[in-house]
Amino acid sequence: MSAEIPRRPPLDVEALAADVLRGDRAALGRAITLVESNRDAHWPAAQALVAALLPHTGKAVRVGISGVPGVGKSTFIEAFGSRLTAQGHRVAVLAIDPSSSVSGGSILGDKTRMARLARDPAAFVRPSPSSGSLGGVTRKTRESILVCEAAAFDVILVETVGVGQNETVVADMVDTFLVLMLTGAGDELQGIKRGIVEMADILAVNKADGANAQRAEAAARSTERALRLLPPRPGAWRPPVLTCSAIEGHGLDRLWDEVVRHRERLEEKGELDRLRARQRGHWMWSLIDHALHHRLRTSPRAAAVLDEVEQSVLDGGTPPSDAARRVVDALFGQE
Ligand SMILES: Nc1nc2c(ncn2[C@@H]2O[C@H](COP(=O)(O)OP(=O)(O)OP(=O)(O)O)[C@@H](O)[C@H]2O)c(=O)[nH]1
Ligand SMILES: [Mg+2]
Repeated sequence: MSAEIPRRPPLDVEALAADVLRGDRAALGRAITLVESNRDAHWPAAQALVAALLPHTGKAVRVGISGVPGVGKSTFIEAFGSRLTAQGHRVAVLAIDPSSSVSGGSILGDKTRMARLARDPAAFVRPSPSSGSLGGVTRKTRESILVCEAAAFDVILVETVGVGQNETVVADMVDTFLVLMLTGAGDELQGIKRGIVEMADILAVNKADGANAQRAEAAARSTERALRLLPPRPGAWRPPVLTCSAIEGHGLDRLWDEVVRHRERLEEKGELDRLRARQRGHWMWSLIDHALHHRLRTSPRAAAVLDEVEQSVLDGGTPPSDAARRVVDALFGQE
């Protein structure tokens, strides 16, 4: 039976890297699949690919787009991205959806919601189902950003649902972090989570259309006033609060102007280099974490100790801390 399954040829990382650099879309898709892979066997090839592409990265404008479910992120990206490609930009969209492993995902929904952009030859849309682990999401998205940059996309939009901690993780991978919000029944804001405003470089009240338009404007003004009380962001940047309608398309040009202005501010003050340096540091640590976990999963000695102690921890016989220490000691050969 197994003889009928065609065997894949061994992966040629150099050829794949060259195809990505040429802007070959199929290669780009395969490259992202490789760097997103959870299989340990793919890890060396994924790392080699990223290393080969790294010298060709770093020039894109990286924008994170966050907000509670339903705020309009996907609709916004469809409209915003289409505008940018019409202006000659090449736009890559990466979506992180940590809820998809639970809910079955809005991945399909996103494909239809970004249908126009997905068909646009100057755009690349990649909804990424989450691996379930936050560390995994970080590492893979960071590397997917680099792959897209190497394929000469000059704007990278990363959509992330504002639940859990993933927006902190995304904020750390992008240069400009955009938070979308909604108005409630009055002019108060909905969809604002504690802590997220402090991370935002640009805020926008979405769905500022129809009966909602005036309320959205009032909410934006009062939010901007409240933000003046916070210390300025790096580069003495004061986050502007705008209004927009992803459906009607207004406010999107101003938003892009602010993204560009923010980028210029970061460059002027040398902040971009500092930001990227910090990001490389975090990237290294996430790779160290990953490599240690890989070692742990593949160490026969650690596996033997795990076999021995795990059930006993579940039964309440061995304290978890003792078991953990023994497993780690076994990994480093001290047992
Ligand atoms: N009136 C109005 N509706 C909007 C606007 N933007 C999005 N919507 C609607 O809001 C709903 C949710 O939009 P999505 O783009 O899926 O929102 P999302 O933030 O990506 O949602 P998740 O991916 O589930 O977190 C859809 O029914 C959209 O049509 C807008 O600017 N105005
Ligand atoms: Mg969405």
